[in-house]
Amino acid sequence: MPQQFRNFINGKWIEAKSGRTFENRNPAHWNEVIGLFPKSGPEDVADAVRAARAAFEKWRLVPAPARGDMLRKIGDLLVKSKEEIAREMTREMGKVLTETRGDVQEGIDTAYYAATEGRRLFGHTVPSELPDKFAMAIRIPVGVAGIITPWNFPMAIPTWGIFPAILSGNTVVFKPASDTPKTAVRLVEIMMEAGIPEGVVNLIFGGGGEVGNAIVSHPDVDLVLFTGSTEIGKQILRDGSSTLKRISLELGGKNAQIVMDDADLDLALDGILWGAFGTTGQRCTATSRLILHEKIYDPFMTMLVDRTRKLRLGDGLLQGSEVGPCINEGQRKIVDSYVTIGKAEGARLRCGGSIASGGELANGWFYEPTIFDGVLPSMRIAREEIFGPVLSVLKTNSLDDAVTILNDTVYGLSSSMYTRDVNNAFRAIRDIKAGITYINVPTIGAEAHLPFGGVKQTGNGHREGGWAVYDFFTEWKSVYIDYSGRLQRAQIDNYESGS
Ligand code: UN1
Repeated sequence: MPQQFRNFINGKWIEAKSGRTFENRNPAHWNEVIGLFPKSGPEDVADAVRAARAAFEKWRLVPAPARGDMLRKIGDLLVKSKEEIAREMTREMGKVLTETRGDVQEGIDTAYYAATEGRRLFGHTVPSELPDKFAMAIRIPVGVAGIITPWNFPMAIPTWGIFPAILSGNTVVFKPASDTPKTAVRLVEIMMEAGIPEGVVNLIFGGGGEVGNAIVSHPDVDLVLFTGSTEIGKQILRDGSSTLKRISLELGGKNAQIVMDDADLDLALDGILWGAFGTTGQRCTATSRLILHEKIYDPFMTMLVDRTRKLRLGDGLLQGSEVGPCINEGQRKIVDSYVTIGKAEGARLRCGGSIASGGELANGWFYEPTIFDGVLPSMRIAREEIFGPVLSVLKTNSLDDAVTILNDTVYGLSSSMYTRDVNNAFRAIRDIKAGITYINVPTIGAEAHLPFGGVKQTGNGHREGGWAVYDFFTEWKSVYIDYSGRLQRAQIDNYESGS
């Protein structure tokens, strides 16, 4: 019998009211069941929100530096459990062990950053326009935050939401992706071990349709932070607007790497292999377009195809595996359908393009790393997010043209350019429309202490990560203190003479 897991509400592990469960399986060995998780519904969400609301009234009064101390402890516990969690994460998510270690490390970084923010949370003091009067603006917590996260970063992305939320004094209802629930259990266990009080963090498993919707439409949830597809993000924005929630969306990408003719080609090659096929292309920051200067196009393509063919697919827990499986059967079908679309559009398949099912791979959702070239900006494989190991290569003849191609998308998350020319680099930084631009670095690899997010349909203007996320999780309160001992009327008494 597989292990059975539970929701976590008000400090207790409890079953979903429905009594139903869903399975979590290993994408590299589909017959391996990792555990059974509760199939929750709106009633479970309502209990979690009630617990979070009650806990908020106490938690908001805990001094922020003390909350920060708990975050530091969470970081320490994550350091201790890093290897164990990384192994478990590879089993449920599929990406290779070096990457799941990095995923846990991103959570550790986020915890330590949050710990230090407990002694900052800066406000402003400003002069008043009246004598003997003091004016300042301070940050206050907002309330109950719904945190809805994807499966591709089962530790990092939940911590990006939960840690700044609780550091700021909010309480949380956390719904992790149904493909990666086990990592969420470990994260919550660690938060409890670090002393986070009952009700401050509540965990509810289940589908977006039942649990996600219930969080978004619940009148007592003040904030929703969602990372996932643009389609669902738009729906969340619509549904959340009826209760005027504050909503932060981190959505799709169609990120590109430009390689100019003056680039270090070996460096650019390492970059594109990592950006396109790391995490099996399943990052919102993954490189799914490569824009190559015509002068280096042919030699670079030869090098790229050669190296891509040598990438070793396999179970991420096995030494030597470089690319893991797709997360599930549905995702692999989507990838395969885009390969069919690319061929029909007239792009040239240079390598990959098939389900990988030889030997050990037969029991997992593996797909060959795939490259199309001769891709035109109008083709669907150049415009739509695929979220898998498929790279579309386009040709350019100048910096301006390359940037125009790069910007020709509804998304604007990450971007990259390889060049040795500092003038090109600064012009690209100025003209590329994206939330993140890398120079001589691939499109993936954002660090936890900088703002993370995108422009256009990648989001709605908020940022995760760094100091910027604290703007989302706090409200401003303006405070005026008059110590003159008399009524002083702003805008009036200080202009009484008529001047
Ligand atoms: C994501 O792709 O959903 O920058 C997050 C990166 C990682 C985070 C990616 N630090 O690629």
